[in-house]
Amino acid sequence: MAMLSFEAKYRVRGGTLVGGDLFDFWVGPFWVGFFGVTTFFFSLLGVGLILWGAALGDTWNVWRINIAPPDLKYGLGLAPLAEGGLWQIITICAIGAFGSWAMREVEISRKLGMGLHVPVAFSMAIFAYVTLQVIRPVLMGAWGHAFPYGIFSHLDWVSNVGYQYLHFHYNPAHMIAVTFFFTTTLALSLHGALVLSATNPPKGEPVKTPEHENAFFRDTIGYSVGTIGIHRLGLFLALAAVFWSAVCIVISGPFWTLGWPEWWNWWLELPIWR
Ligand code: UQ2
Repeated sequence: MAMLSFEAKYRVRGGTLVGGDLFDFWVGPFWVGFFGVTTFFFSLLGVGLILWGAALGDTWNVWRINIAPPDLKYGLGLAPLAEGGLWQIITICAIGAFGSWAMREVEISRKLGMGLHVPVAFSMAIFAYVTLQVIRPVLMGAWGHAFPYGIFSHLDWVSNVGYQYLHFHYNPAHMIAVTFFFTTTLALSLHGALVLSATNPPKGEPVKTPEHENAFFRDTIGYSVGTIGIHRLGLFLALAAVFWSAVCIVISGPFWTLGWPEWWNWWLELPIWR
């Protein structure tokens, strides 16, 4: 794949934000760049610390390995390595690696003369992670409010935090996020099915064009959003899902400490019922 004939046309110099020409080269199919180096550094260090943290634990069962954040008593301070300190450095490495990767995407987009939609979209995922591991714990005053690194343990964290608010599905921002996730799957199923239908005509017939795709949706629901439009819609739906996910967790604790079902009492308390 790395030696496609048109690749020479796109393997161009420039576009870097840091390092100038110094890291502007490829290793096999991969462009390096300054942020490729920092991504590699943070990833390697982070994975090494995860292995260290796992070794300090009492199991090598991949489902049960757990590297927990510091106890609440440490507040927003530093903790000893074996008591959450490793978790703190691992979190720094994760943010360093994710941020480096986003910047690497920016440099590659510039190199190719593209828009910045890819790094902007990826940044929304980073924003969700930072909301869970940094913004919310800082607002609540302790790193212990962040989630632990482990497969079962992070699932337990999600379940426990959900039950802390009695019934998380009553969280209005959670409702909006879930609705966007579901709508994303609906849009992608409509889009994937439409494209596969158009590109797989009966044997002997030519592949269909967007004209046919438009006609299909105009005939079935009276409206076609268009070939560019469906991708803009899909990007919006996906980013909105992640954004409202971040909102729904950051308001839980810092801005609402009761059960989420109780939030809806504003409806019962409207003066119009008197
Ligand atoms: C479309 C179109 C595509 C598509 C799809 C549609 C030719 C290849 C899926 C139809 C999508 C619509 C009408 C929007 C649905 C709205 C929501 C919120 C799910 O028109 O253009 O391009 O893939």
